Amino acid sequence: METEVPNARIPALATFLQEHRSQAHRVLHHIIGLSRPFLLRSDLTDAIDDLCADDPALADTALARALHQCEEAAIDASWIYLALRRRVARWDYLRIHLEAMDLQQVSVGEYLGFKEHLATGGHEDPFGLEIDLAPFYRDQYKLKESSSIGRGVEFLNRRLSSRLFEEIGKGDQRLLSFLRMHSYRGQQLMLNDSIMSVAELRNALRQMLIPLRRRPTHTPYEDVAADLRSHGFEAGWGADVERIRDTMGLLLDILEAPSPRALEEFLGRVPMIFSIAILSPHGWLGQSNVLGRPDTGGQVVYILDQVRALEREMHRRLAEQGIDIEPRVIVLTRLIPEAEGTLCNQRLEPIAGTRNAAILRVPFRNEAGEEMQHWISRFRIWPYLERYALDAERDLLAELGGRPDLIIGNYSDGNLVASLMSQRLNVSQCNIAHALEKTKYLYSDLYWRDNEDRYHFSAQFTADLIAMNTADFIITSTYQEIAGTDDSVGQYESYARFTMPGLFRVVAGVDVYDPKFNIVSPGANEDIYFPYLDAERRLSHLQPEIEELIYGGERPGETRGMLAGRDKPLLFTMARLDRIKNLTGLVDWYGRSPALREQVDLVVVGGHVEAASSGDDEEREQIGIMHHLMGEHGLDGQVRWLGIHLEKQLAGELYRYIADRRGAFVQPALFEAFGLTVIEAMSCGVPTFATCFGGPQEIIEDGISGFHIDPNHGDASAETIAAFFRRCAEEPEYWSRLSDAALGRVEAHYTWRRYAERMMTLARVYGFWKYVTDLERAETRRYLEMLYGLQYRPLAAAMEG
Ligand code: UDP
Ligand code: LCN
Repeated sequence: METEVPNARIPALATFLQEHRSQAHRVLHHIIGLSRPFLLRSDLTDAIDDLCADDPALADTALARALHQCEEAAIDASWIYLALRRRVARWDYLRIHLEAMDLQQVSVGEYLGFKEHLATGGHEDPFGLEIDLAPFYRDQYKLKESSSIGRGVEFLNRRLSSRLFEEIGKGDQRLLSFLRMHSYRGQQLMLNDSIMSVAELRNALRQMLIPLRRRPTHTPYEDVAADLRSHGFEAGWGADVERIRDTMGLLLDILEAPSPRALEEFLGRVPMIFSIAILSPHGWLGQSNVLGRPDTGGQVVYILDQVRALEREMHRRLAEQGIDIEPRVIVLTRLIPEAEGTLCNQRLEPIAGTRNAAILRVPFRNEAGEEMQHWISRFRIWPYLERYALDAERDLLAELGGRPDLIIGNYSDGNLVASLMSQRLNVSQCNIAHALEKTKYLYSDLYWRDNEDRYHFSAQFTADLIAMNTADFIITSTYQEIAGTDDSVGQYESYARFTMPGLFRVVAGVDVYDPKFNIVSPGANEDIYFPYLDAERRLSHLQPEIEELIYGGERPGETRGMLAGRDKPLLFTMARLDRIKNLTGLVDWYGRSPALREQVDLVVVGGHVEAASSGDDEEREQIGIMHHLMGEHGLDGQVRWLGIHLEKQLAGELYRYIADRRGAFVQPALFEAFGLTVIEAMSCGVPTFATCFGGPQEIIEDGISGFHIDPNHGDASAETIAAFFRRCAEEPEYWSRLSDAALGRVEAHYTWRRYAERMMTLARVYGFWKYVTDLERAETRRYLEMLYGLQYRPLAAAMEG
């Protein structure tokens, strides 16, 4: 294993503490004076910046530099412990004795132990469970550069293709047996039994290429099928002679000297994926009237668009390889008998816009075997998942007539069920988080007990750890989701080391340098969210409805506020009324900013306007705050609050309506894991202002294809937006420049076409490597099974009782 170079800042810091004791004392004294046991990066940065304002020379000291690298400090009367993040996912833990100014490096376990000590008021458990996956890591398969994170498949191809015929030994023999194992419902594909060795394979390829070269390129497979079969080749090489020659040429190249690119290209063609199961158990997943619950939103939109794109891509690839098989995609979710007027109580629902994909619903059952009748929040579903996994597996196998070729989990619950099912069926597992709750809630790990009744993070984070480690590959929407930025911790990175006092301490939970991570960003449905200038596709019949929504009168129970005039551009936002979406924050900034109020009117589409119509505590609270703000700032003539849920077609046309009137979209969330609305708005050509915390930070290039705003600095955010509109008023082409750049950005990076193409390649490549190497790692699996049995199961069972 390559050892990390020591952090050069540490000796410099030790020297500084000894040689500039009074300066060091002043800084640490100031920090202790904040009187909090735990300080976050922002607290420490503010503290040091305050001190530097008085004493500018301080800025250039080792102590100030170290504190700027510090993600967290934990403090008691004698010690200050620091967690330094020197760069992406590389951490050092230190402690400084507050009197002696003595600096020591400590292990992650000691650091977490100190946090436990503080958080429990000295009642920590010295023999608590410590979870450590590091002994299972295999360093030869780890990335080294942070710039490679999220490009795991490229790394794996490079690393392993060079070894395929060397260290892995017998690589060519394995490749041969891999090619011989493909079949579909009894029909052999690729190779038949007459090719038994690699030498025979080489020979057969050379022999076969001779007659194929003489054939016209567009000769269909059927015309050469008999000849191919007699040489040992079955269907799967290509739909016509040109493609067959090409595929065979690629394999010959690989057998000669495997290059990563040829290997990926070749594997991308092997017919391996005929059916996919997509898991999203917690339910309320359907095609109409289902969005808008606290638990559903982007994930449902994502999955349905994903299915359409994947089915199309599977179909394309099979057709190119000359295989006449209808691919199947099944979305497994929960059947909810009390479906409140939706189709969530229907067992099978075909997915519109696909040839053969469907939602398959299987009910949750309790311990007594009775079906659960009502919707259950995603925070409370843990006791049902194990039984669900078995029931869903049975129904899936019956529906498909066999095993799927890939299982994709969604969110913590889907990923756990995907783990259970993949292992039982021996099928590759892909995880998609959508959002990891751990980073959304401050101290959700350390003070987990305080939130246990409401959120049950004990079960959720245990499930996350298990699923992240069993997955063959994980796809994420952005880089920051994995590893954050220079100054912020990634969502997955936050699972590397953490503690939940009284439950367990994790010293190595997941490694973001693992090549299982791949960034595959979603898109926005191009049939719905298309540019405002695409006049022919515009849904002009929806215009009157939109006019009425925005400028119409009061609609009891559905609206608050009537816009007094029509002369200003519109500032638009749309989200559920969750606290974290921060729509109330935006209304507050708007209310406080005369500059912004002068430039634009505000349209808010979110949730409900009547607290009584919402069944969610958090939403009711937000509704109350919103009414208060409307009154406090006197916004009824300038803000149109629509407490409704917009159907997609209407939402798409509304974004374009906003663009027609040279408006903008705002996504003001305190944190947004990815943010589909951001790419939807941009796909319609609407200049977009979005939170700098989470996915939008990466989606938007600040000042070029949109703007970042800091939800913690509302006044500054309001000013950024007001400045934009002022500049547009003076320089009208400025708006178009931003709009064009937003369109270009989405087209280049966020499309479902690219998504499906990548996903299908990844599924094949990881499937191949799993087969020819021992990437499956029996020892890790055993450890995780124990975690599941001894840790997860009792937590889930306790919730049911
Ligand atoms: N959405 C919608 N109508 C609404 C509110 C939201 O169609 O009234 C859609 C929105 O267009 C987006 C999804 O719900 O596709 C929300 O996804 P996002 O990723 O922005 O946030 P999430 O709700 O998943 O946190
Ligand atoms: C969940 C979220 O919170 C959003 O940020 C994502 O855009 C959505 O899922 C789709 O992945």
